[in-house]
Amino acid sequence: MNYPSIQKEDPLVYEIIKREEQRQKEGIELIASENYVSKAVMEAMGSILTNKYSEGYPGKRYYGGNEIIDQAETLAINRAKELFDAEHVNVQPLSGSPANLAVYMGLLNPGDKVLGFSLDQGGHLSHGHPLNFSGKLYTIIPYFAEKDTEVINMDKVEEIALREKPKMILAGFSAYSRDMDWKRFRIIADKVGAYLFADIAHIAGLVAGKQLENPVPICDVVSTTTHKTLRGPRGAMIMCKEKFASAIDKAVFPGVQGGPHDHINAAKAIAYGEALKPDFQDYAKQIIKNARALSSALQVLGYRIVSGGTDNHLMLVDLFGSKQITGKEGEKCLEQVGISINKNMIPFDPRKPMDPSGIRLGTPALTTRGCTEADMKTVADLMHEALMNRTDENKLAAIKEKVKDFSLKFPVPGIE
Ligand code: DSN
Repeated sequence: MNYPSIQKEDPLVYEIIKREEQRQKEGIELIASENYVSKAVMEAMGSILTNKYSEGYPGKRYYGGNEIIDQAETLAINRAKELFDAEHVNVQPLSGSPANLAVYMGLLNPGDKVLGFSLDQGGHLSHGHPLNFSGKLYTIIPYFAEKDTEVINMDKVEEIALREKPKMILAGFSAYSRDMDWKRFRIIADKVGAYLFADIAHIAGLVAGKQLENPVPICDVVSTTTHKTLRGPRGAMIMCKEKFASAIDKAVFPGVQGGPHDHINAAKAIAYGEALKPDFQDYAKQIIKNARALSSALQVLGYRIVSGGTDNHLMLVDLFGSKQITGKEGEKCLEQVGISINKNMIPFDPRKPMDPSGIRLGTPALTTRGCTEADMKTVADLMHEALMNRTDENKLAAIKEKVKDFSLKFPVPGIE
């Protein structure tokens, strides 16, 4: 995209955008939560819809002049309903944590008990971390993966639920590579009379693309961000059964937020429209194929993949266990050659969060650029070469050139 007005009015910002454009174009993006949106989604985000205030919901606003904004929000809602088979959708949450805050506020009272997947095992901050609102305001009972398999044992989840009788069970993750057993979560929630809340931020695109089971008809409430595998603008939404619609809507506004971001909601409508097209299913299928290919290629090179592989778009690599390289060292070394990943705790990690044993990798962004399984082997080889030569500045500079040559073969949407 060209930005002639920014170039003219604010050369400093223009320069920053152009440099970031170059970084995105010339680098390999493996951060599991990142992706590249379409030009259409980007245009909506930069549109005049940003000029409007619209507190309230379509047809019931606190400001005049919303008759056209109502159409954009309603379009986003209807497309999301179709995509996820949802009874009710609120597209206003500004991002994942505010969406989750609204779900807690809508269904619970402060102090209520919530069962959530522990952050150091693959859960999310908003699933009960002590420094997050969730851990501060609610009584969080964590569940864990098994030490030997590194997979969640649903019998153990049931045992904890029967013992603790939580008011809500939260199923979801930001660093877990295995399928969630939504139906078993439902059975457990019903046994103890708990709400079942799924956070599908990471896998929403794989659900929309019909490659993973859709938890929306199974759960009471489901939240998701819109910018990860779903490939929409930075934001979130909440889907729920009709009987929770009023509680959720009130919790979003006026509970947590003021005015919605109407330009982002229009971009959400566009992204959902894109996800309803048949080729989105091919994209989602390819993400999983690529993740499996990357995981296998790394295993061949001697890297231990947590739980032995992946069912979705991401994997955790036990870098310290496999190669005695810490997650922080790995992240820094790969960054130096233009490969973006993030350090990550692995289940039962003996190391600390700022320098853990693992790194997390994901394939959505590379899949959007058109990479397939054979390219994953090249990516694994480049990563390995960099990690094995991490103290050799000359070799790292040469690998960076190889990363650039590889990356330039795959265009980034929106970057000419
Ligand atoms: N920051 C996101 C991730 O990387 O998984 C979760 O919010």
